[in-house]
Amino acid sequence: MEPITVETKPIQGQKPGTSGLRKKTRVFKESHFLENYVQSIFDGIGGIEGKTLVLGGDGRHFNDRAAQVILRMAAANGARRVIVGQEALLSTPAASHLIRKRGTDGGLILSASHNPGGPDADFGLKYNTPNGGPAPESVTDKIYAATQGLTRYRILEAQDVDLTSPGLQHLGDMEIEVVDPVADYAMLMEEIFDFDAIRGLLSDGFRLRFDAMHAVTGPYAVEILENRLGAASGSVVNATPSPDFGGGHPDPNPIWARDLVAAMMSDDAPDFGAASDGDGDRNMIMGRGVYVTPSDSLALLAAHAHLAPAYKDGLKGVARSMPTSGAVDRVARSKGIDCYETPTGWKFFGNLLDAGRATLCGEESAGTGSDHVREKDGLWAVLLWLNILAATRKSVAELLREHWTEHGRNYYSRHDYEDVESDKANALIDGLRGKLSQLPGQSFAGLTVEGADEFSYDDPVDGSRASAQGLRISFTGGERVVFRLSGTGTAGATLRVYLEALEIDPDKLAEDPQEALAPVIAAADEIAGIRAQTGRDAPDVIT
Ligand code: G16
Repeated sequence: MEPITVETKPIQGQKPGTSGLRKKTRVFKESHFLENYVQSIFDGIGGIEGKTLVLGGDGRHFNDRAAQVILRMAAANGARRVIVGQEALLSTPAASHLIRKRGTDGGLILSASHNPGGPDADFGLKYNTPNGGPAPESVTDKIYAATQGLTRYRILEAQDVDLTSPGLQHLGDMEIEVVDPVADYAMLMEEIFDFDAIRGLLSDGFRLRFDAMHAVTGPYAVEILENRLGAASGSVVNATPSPDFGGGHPDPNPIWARDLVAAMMSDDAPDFGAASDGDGDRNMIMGRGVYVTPSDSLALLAAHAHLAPAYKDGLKGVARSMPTSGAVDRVARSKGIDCYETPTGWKFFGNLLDAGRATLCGEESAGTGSDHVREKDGLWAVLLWLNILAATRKSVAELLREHWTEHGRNYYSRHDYEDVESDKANALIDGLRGKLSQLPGQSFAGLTVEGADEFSYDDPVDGSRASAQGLRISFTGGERVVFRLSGTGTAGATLRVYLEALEIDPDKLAEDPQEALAPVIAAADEIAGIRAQTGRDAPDVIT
């Protein structure tokens, strides 16, 4: 088993996006593509000699093969140990927890998150730093620079490592520790939440449905919700991870989790419904007959988090990504705690969590989490909801209604135009950027523009600046529209249009957000000329 050095050349297109490198699976399978990127991660973080890493992924097609390549490359690059999830599986939050708990030098996570999986679908790889969080731009910039000057990679010539059962083994001089992917994570959840109270709720006839969408959260949800908390057997559906997510799209939103929506809107709906994504970091929350937007969920969780043991002393602060609605801001104001507004990307929360400035963070893209790990965490959000429901014994609909009455309601929706030709999408954003300064004072679809700018973020902890993070336009009635291009797509460009309107009069609360948002939707199209510039009549996905 000798390490060999393979000569290679830089491969274009290896720039990490919002969350690591995401590409078509077939691109990752191209000659040297994966190896080049892995070597660039190792080089970009200053080498891995003597270091310990965590490795695991969401189980999508190519997860197992890529894990074997990474293990051989880690051994050839002198790593001391790799802690790997059994069958190379680890949910993203579980990987973050393992990195922190075992004090490792970071970890590699194989996932394209909510993107579909399979030979013709998507694959991804990201590096998380020793704090357990996605690498910040200062690190991904170094990784990208390494991809551009790469001339060789190192790999061991060896057979596959057996990852089928927990235990310690060797690959060359490197130790490989295969661990149960669920055990440590489940223990952490027991420390954070009042499992007795949730057990009590469930034993009183409260019914739940958790849709694991054929993805990695299945085994975690079965163990925690059914085995440890006593939810009825079968409460977790689509619980067996499959390499192509059962042919579905493991994205927990009303479009892709439509089976859950149908179940929750039926006459015999359970009391609580939830879904998670490919790698287990996103969540979707529903009550009987009601869908909770991620922005509302964040606000409501912030308002009631003190009901869970880990947050009983209150929150140090909260943070949300810029396109996320301002609902949580008003909760923070009423509690007298700080609220931070960051660019899209969980990596931007890391410094705030490390510095103890924020306890809870969340994003409109179905991500919520806390300082227990450095990733968003789907099952954690489900458990916090269950803890709150157990402590208050109110329904999801009651809690929402009370929340809106007390804090006002931010109607919210995101319209996605997918696979738009990159040139057209860039031209739309460039055109809009060029006219931002002339917008204030002008009216569109009956709304008058109050302010318009391009969002930049100055990290209050390390002083770093992230610019060009989305175009935002606010109106005098409290409405807002944000335009940005996704950083997680693998084909063409995805234009995201984030729409928001505020109603603080409890007597005027409307039922249908799309109706309440109609003027903002019309103004957004008038300002950006979406139809004219993209040739699209309607968004592909509305969440
Ligand atoms: C990733 C990031 C999130 C981000 C989301 C969407 O989530 O971690 O912070 O909100 O992508 O990003 P974009 O709008 O650029 O597509 P995930 O769950 O895909 O890893």
